[in-house]
Amino acid sequence: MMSSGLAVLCLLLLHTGAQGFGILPGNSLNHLEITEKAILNTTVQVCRALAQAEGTDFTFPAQPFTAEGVAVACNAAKSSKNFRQAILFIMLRNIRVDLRYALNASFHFDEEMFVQGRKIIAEGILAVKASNKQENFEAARQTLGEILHPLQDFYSHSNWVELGNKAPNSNLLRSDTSIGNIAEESRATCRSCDGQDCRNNILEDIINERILTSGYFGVVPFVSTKPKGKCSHGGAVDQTSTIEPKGGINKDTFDSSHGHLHTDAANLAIAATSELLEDIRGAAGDRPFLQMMGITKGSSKALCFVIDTTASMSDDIATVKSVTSSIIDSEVGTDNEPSLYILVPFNDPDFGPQIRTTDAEVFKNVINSLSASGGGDQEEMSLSGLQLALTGAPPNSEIFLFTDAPAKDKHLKSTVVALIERTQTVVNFMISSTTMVNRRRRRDDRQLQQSRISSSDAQLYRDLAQTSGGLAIEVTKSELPEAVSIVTQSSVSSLVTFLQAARNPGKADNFSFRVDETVTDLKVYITGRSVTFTLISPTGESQQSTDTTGSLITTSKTVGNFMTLQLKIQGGLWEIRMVSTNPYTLKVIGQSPIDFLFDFVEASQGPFQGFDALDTRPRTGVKGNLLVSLTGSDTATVTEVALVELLGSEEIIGLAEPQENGNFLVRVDRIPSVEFVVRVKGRTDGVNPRTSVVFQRQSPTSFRSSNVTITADSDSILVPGTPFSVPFSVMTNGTGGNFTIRTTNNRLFESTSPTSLFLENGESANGTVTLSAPLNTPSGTDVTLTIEAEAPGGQDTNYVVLRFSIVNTVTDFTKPKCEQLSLQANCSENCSLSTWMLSVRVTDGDEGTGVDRVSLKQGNGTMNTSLVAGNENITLVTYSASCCAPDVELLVVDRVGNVDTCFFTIRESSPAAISFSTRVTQMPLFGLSIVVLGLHILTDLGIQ
Ligand SMILES: *[C@@H]1O[C@H](CO)[C@@H](O)[C@H](O)[C@H]1NC(C)=O
Ligand SMILES: *[C@@H]1O[C@H](CO)[C@@H](O)[C@H](O)[C@H]1NC(C)=O
Ligand SMILES: *[C@@H]1O[C@H](CO)[C@@H](O)[C@H](O)[C@H]1NC(C)=O
Ligand SMILES: *[C@@H]1O[C@H](CO)[C@@H](O)[C@H](O)[C@H]1NC(C)=O
Ligand SMILES: *[C@@H]1O[C@H](CO)[C@@H](O)[C@H](O)[C@H]1NC(C)=O
Ligand SMILES: [Ca+2]
Ligand SMILES: [Ca+2]
Repeated sequence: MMSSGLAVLCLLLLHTGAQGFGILPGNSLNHLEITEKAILNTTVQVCRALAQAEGTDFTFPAQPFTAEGVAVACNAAKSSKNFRQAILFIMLRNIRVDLRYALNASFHFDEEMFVQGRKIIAEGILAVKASNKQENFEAARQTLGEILHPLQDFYSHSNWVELGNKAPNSNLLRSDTSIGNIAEESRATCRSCDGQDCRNNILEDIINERILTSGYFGVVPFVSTKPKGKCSHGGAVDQTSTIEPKGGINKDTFDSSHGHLHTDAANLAIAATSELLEDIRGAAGDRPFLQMMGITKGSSKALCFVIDTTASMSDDIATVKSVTSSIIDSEVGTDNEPSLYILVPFNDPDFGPQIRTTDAEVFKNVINSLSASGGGDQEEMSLSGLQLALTGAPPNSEIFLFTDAPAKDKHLKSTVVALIERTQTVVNFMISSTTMVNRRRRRDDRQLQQSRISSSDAQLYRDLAQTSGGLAIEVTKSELPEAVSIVTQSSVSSLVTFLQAARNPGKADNFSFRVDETVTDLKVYITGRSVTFTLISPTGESQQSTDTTGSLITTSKTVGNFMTLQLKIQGGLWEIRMVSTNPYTLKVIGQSPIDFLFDFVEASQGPFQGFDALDTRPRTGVKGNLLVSLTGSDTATVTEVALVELLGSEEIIGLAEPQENGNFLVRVDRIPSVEFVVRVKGRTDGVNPRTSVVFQRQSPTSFRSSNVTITADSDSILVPGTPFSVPFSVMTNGTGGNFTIRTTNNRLFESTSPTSLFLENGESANGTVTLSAPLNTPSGTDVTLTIEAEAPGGQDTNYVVLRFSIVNTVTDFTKPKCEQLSLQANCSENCSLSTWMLSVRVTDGDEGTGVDRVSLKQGNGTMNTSLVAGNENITLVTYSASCCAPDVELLVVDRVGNVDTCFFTIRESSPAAISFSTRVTQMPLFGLSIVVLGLHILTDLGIQ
C-alpha cells in the first residue's frame, strides 16, 4: 500500500536537484509542479475577476506564470514574498504526506481505498473553508496541502484515466455523492503485463463496465496483501507487482507502468487541483481566498501591537493611540498601508482577546477604546499576550510589545522562543519607566520609583528581542513617543536585514555589511549604553559616532538606550567598528524588494527519500539542510549561504544546489551548537553584467540547535468535545536522564501530558498529549500546541510546534438553491435605454445550515439581498441591470461553505434551452428564457 511516483519524483527533485527535473517540455510532472501550476492559474483567474468587478485594468502575467509575475498582475507586487511562502508551505505539506503516511493507502488512493481517500479530501475541504471563515489562513494552507496530495494521486493511481475520462472526478470533493462504481473486493481487475508492456493489463470487463480500481503497493519482499487478481501500483519499489498479476498501473512518471498516460494523469491532477481551489474560493470569496494565498493590498505587512493595559500604562497607551493614528492617516490608500492590524491587550490576571482586522478604521476605534486600569501587583501577563500574538500573526511579522512591568508568566519564555523561531517573527519591546515621584513616598525612594522594572527583569525582554532580531528599547515615558515613531514608521515597508549581531558581554568588534543598488532608506539601529563606533563606507570614507559633521550619517538620534542612524546610500561593502564594554545589539536594515525565505529541512527516515520541513530545532553538530527561496526577482540566484554565530564571528558555509522555481537546497556540514543567524549572498542577472546586482541578506531571527529530537504525529483536525491525542517521541544524542516535558496551547484548552520522561543514553521515550476543545468552540478556530522537552540541567531544550483546526461535525452537504420569483424585461431596441429586473429566492433546505452569502459572480447590475421577515432561512435577491447586460450569475454559499452558482439570462436562447426554462415572460424584442443551472457541469463523468 503506498504512495506515489508523483511523490518520489518530487522528492528526488529536492534530493538531487541537479538532475534537471525542470519544467522542460517532455519531463514528467510532480506534486510540486502540479500544485504550483494550479495555484498560480487559479490566483490569476481570481485577480482578473476582481479587476473586472472593480473596473480596473488587468494584464495577464507572462507564461509560464511565476509567483512574482502573478503578484504583479494582481496589483500586489509587495505580496510576492508572502505569496511565495504560502505556495511553498502548501507544497511542503503536500510532500509531507508521502514522508509521514507513506504506507497508509488511503492517502494515496491505493488498494481501492476510494471511500477512505475521499473522506480525507471532503473533510479537509470543510476544514479549509471553516479556517478561512475565521481568517485562520495558516491553518487553511496546512490542511489544503495535506488534501491536495491524495486528490492528485487519484489520477495517477486509479484507472480513472484508463476509463477514458477527460475531466476530473468532482465527487472526490464532497461526501454525499457516489465516487463511481468501485470494484468489489473479490473482483479481479488486472492480468499480468506482457513482459515490460503494461498497456493492456487492466481487464476488458473492468474497462467496459466502467469499474474503478487502483493498484496495491507493498515494500516488503515476498509479503503481499494483494488479493487475487488485483492490480499493483508497479515499479521497482513495489514488491506486490512481482506477484501475479505482475506489473502495475501507476502513471507517476513517463517511466511508470502506465507512463504512456502520465501526461493525461498529470493534466487531470492539475484540473482537479484547480477545481478544488475554485470550490474553496467560492466559499471564501475572492479577497479572503487571496489572503489565504498571502496576497493582500498595501504593504503586505501586519501592524501588530501587544499592549499592557494595567493602571500605570495610560501615557504609553496615549502614545500608541497617536502613533496608530499617524500611521493610519499617512499610509491608508498607499502602498505602505498595513495589510492587517492586530491588537492583543494584556493585564493581570487577564490577557487577550486577540483582535485582528483588515479595516484601519475598526482598528483605530479599538485602539482608541483602550484604557489603563487594574493589574494588581508589579508583574503582568506580558508573555501570555505575546504568545497569542505570535500564534495569530502571519509568519515573518513584526510585533511591538509595550510594557513598564516585569513578566508574571516567565514560565512561557521557552514557548515564546519556540514560536519566534518557528514563525521568524521580529518582536520589539518598548519598555518605559517613569520618572514621576509618588508623593506618598519619601524623597529617598525617588531612585527606586524611577522604574518598575529592574535590569534583571528587563533581561528577559532583551533576550527575546535578541532571538527575534528585534529591539529592546528602554526609555522614560516622556521619551517613548519619539522612540515609537522611529521604529514603527519603517516597520510597515519592505524591510530587509543586512546585519544582525549582538555582543554580551560587550566588546570591541568589527562588522561588515553589503549594500546593493536596490536598497533605499538605509538605517542602523543600536541598543546599549555608552556605545561608540566608526563607520567606513565602501569608498573608504569614515565617520566617528561623535562626529556630527561627516557625510555618511545623514541623521542620527538617541532616545534612552536606542540609537538610530540614517546612512547615505552607497552600494558596496560597509564596515562598522563598534567600541563598548556594555552589552549591545547592532542591526542594519533597509528597503529592497529582494529578500529570501527559508526553512530547515531534514532528510526523510521513511521509505521515501526526500526532505521534510522541520517544526523543531535542527540537530546540533551534525549535517543539516535548508530550503532557501529568493523573492523579489525572477532571475536571482543564491551564491552562498552561511550560518553565522550571533554572538561571535565563526561561520559555517553551506553548499547551495539550485532547484526549480527559485528554490535552493543548502547543505551544511555542521549546525552550530550556539545561537546563529542565516546569511544569504546572491546575484540577479541583468541583461548585461553592469545591471546585475550582487546582494546580501540576513535572517533577523536567530536560531538554536539541540541534541534532543522531538517528533509528533497526529491528525490535524480536532472535533470539539472529543479528547484528541497527540503522540510524541523524545530522543537524545546527549546524556540521558529525567527530561522535563512542558506543553502549552494558545487557547488554554484543557490538556494532559506527562511532565517528565526518563531517557536512557541515546534512547527514545514516548508520551501523549491529550487536548480537549470545549463543545462550544466555533468551527475554524485553530490551536497551536507547543511540546517542549528540556534535558536535565536545563541547558538544552527542543520543541515541536503543531497547529490544529477545530471543526464541528458537518451534516449539511447540500448546496443552497435558487428559485426565480419574477423576471421583468422591457427591453427596447436600444438596449442602453432600458433595464431588466429579476427577483430570486435563495434557500438552503430544511436540513441545511442556512444561506451565508449571495454575491454576483457575473453581471454588472445592482444586486440587493434581504431576509424574509420571520423566516431567516430565506434570502430574497433582487437584481436589476441594463438590457445591454443580459446575463447574471449568482454565487450562493451556505454556512458551512457549500457553494453553487445560479445563472439567469434574458438572451434569446437556443430552442433546447427554452424547453428547460422555468418561466417565459413576455418581452417585446428579445426572446426570453431563464435557465437555472446547478453549476457542477463536470460532475457526471459517466461512471456513476
Ligand atoms: C487556467 O485556467 C483557465 C480557466 O479556468 C483554463 O481555461 C486554463 O486551461 C488554465 N490553464 C492552465 C495552464 O491550467
Ligand atoms: C550537544 O552535545 C554536544 C556534545 O556533548 C555539546 O558540545 C553541545 O553543546 C550540545 N548542544 C546543545 C545545544 O546543548
Ligand atoms: C550525535 O552527536 C555527535 C556529535 O555531537 C555526532 O557525531 C553524531 O553523529 C550524532 N548522532 C546522531 C544520531 O545524531
Ligand atoms: C523525574 O522527575 C519527576 C519530577 O521532577 C519525578 O516525579 C520522577 O520521579 C523523576 N523520575 C525519575 C526516574 O527520576
Ligand atoms: C515509541 O513509539 C513508536 C511508534 O509509535 C514505537 O515504534 C517505539 O517503539 C516507541 N518507543 C518506546 C520507547 O516505547
Ligand atoms: Ca500584576
Ligand atoms: Ca447546505
